[in-house]
Amino acid sequence: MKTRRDFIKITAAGAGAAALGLHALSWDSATAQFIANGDTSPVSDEELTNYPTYCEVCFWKCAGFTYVDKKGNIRKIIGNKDDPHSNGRFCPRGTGGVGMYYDEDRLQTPLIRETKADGTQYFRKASWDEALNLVAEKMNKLRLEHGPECLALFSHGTGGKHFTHLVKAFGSPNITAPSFAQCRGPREVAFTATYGEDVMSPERTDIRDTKCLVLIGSHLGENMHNGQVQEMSEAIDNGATIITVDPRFSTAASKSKYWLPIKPATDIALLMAWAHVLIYEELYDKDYVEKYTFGFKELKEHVKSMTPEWAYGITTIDPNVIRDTAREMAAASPAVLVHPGRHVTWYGDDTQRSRAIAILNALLGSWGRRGGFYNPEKVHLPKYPSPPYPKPKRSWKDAYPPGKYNLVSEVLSTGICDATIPNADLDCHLRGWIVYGTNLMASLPDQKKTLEAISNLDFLVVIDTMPMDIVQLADVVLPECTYLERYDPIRTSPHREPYIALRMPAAEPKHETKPGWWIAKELAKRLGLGDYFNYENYEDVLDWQLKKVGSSLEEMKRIGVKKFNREFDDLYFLQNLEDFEFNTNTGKIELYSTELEMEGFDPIPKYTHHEEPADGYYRLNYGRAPMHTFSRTSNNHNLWDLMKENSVWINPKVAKLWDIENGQLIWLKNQDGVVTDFPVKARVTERIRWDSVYLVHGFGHTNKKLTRAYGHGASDSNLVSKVHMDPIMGGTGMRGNFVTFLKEKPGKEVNA
Ligand SMILES: Nc1nc2c(c(=O)[nH]1)N[C@H]1C(S)=C(S)[C@@H](COP(=O)(O)OP(=O)(O)OC[C@H]3O[C@@H](n4cnc5c(=O)[nH]c(N)nc54)[C@H](O)[C@@H]3O)O[C@H]1N2
Ligand SMILES: Nc1nc2c(c(=O)[nH]1)N[C@H]1C(S)=C(S)[C@@H](COP(=O)(O)OP(=O)(O)OC[C@H]3O[C@@H](n4cnc5c(=O)[nH]c(N)nc54)[C@H](O)[C@@H]3O)O[C@H]1N2
Ligand code: SF4
Ligand SMILES: [Mo]
Repeated sequence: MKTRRDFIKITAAGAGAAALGLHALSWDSATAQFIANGDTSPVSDEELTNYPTYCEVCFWKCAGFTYVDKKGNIRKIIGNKDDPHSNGRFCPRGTGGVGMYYDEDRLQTPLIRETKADGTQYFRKASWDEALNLVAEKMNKLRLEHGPECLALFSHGTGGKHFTHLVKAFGSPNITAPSFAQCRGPREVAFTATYGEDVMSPERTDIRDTKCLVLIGSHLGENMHNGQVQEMSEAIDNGATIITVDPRFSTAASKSKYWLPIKPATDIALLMAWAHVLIYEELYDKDYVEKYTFGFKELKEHVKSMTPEWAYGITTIDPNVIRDTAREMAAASPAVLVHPGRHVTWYGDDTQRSRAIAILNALLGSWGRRGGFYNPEKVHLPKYPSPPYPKPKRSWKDAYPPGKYNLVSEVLSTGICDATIPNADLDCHLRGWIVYGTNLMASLPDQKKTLEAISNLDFLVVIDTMPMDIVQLADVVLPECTYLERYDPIRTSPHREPYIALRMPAAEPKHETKPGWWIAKELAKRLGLGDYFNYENYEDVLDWQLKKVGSSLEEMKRIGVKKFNREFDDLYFLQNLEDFEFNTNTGKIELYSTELEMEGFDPIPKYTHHEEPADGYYRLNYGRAPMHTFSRTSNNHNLWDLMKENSVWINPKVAKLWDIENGQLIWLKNQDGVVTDFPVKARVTERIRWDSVYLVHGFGHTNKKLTRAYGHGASDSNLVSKVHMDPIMGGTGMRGNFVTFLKEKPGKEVNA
């Protein structure tokens, strides 16, 4: 039976705001402003105490120090110069992270959904005890009546690890994040099929030492993943050639020797034509290809007719430019890097596009070479003692016919939705969701489907810091404190050398918020799983783990970041190794993928034609702005000051056709009739092709509780109603949506 679960919007400031405990809403703006900025009186560094942390404003996890004054006010965050993720410098978002702590719109207390006699729903403030008891009661009931496998966890961000541990102990394997099927999934599957290893995060790209960096989309500079952006500017200073393939003149394009304004959705044709030039002009790394690769003969035959002239008709890129750029790459080989990208779920054939990128790198001999891809290492911290996890009897995958998505290495978020929506033919058994640190309404495509899945749940628990869209749909809201107020697991991300970094609190949790580790532990206690959280305080866990690797909490509190020696130094680059075996079926780099062939997919990528916009429609393209992260920073006062709303980029030719002026407010309507909630400013610019428009992701919030972000800009997530599924790994291609312009606010019927 479907559960009615209204979006709870606070319309009347009085009752609703009081019920939510959001007293900030009734403050006069002057007070709110003062609180938002904390104490800003001048203070010298000598008067401040610093505490190590790593940033949570995005997932690059730069390490730094939080500075606190004598009154306990957080004053600033500065990068730790010993950290290879930040090299002592934070990006604007990381620096502005203090705004997450001071945000007066933060969730303050646990909340429980209630329904009034007249049917209206609202959130009631609850104590932690009451809220945790209720969640445990719901989880226990689900376990008893349907089995623990009927629970799913969506989790993005470091604190999610506490809930991953809880849900595994509970007995469910259904743990997912939008950073796979909506982000880097196709890349990981493609690189694993080719090299037997994935790209990882931070990416194992040796941008610092490259002589030629090729960006397929990858808008570094707007995508502010810190280490990569720093290395790219270092490479530019050292004279590296940058080649950017993008239908939009991105910041990276502006730093490039070549900008290839490709027709969207045609990249595979360009990549295969490059392979053609490298092979038929004999520019590829012959020794490397012979020694390390499998399937060269088949590849050579496959790309025979994929000439630059052939690709020109598809991509609109001049054949001479295709040849010249291929030669540039070859001249730099092996210190050349065709960047694998990160957000690669574009058109549904994304694993094949990523395969084409992996193949090009192999032809150029860049995998395992200086200036190409290095082999990273990480510190393996021992797991704090706890009982073994129970073995689940079923999983989300049972919702699909046997054999589907065999190559998938992580749980698909959209697969969880499929396993939640009843279907007579399939085993759709999920009934409860815990959502940690991911705003599913903004990050999953096809909002209708997400809402349908949610309406079929027995319960939805959301753990967040802000009143985001997904919070409005929860039955129980558990407010976490921000990363500046808590301990979290040690950062052990892979890098050139293995490093660890500590996150510790710089202030007490504000309001009634609690750290994730405490919330998970308290839930475990109520579920009879206390043995899995056998410690009083998370500091005990950290100190135990750190001592096992020759450090201690005390040491890490002083230094924040610690470097270790590599275990396999000879593996850093490949050329040091004679008989290296890759973890593929053939033990070689597979230009021809035996694994894909066995699963019934093309062993070498083919170009496939994608649907084009109808007359009067334009492809919706989206991406990042340097001062915001997804939807999570749009209410942060520091970053809001830098960018309050997005705009829609429109080519001047198109603007003229529509008689749209720069700065004019318009609405966007997509091919399924979905219209943006708010008008968005037109940005008329040559920097975008005439067949596409562009929006920065993360704006157009409809929740009035986000007092700054509400009503600013347009949401690309609303407009991504159509999904092109990657048949190989279930990634959700999201760039096959088309929009047209409305110059007047549409009537209600359009939005229905
Ligand atoms: N400031 C900031 N930085 C971030 C993030 C953030 O939220 N804010 N998020 C981080 C995360 S999780 C990720 S995954 C990355 C995402 O960042 P990237 O991995 O760089 O994302 P892309 O989708 O490759 O890049 C978007 C670019 O692709 C171009 N594009 C669109 N269609 C096509 C096409 O058909 N062909 C080609 N060649 N290009 C096309 C767009 O015009 C745009 O410039 O950013 C990370 N860095
Ligand atoms: N339309 C569209 N969809 C996209 C993308 C896009 O560009 N366009 N990008 C895709 C990509 S690349 C990715 S990686 C995903 C990212 O998707 P998400 O990870 O869902 O990113 P956000 O939308 O920022 O959601 C983060 C949520 O975490 C909350 N949060 C922040 N800090 C904390 C904390 O310390 N604790 C807790 N408990 N919660 C916290 C925020 O308030 C917010 O609700 O989205 C994907 N989906
Ligand atoms: S890149 Fe910026 S936002 Fe991301 S972790 Fe580093 S400082 Fe924080
Ligand atoms: Mo991402």
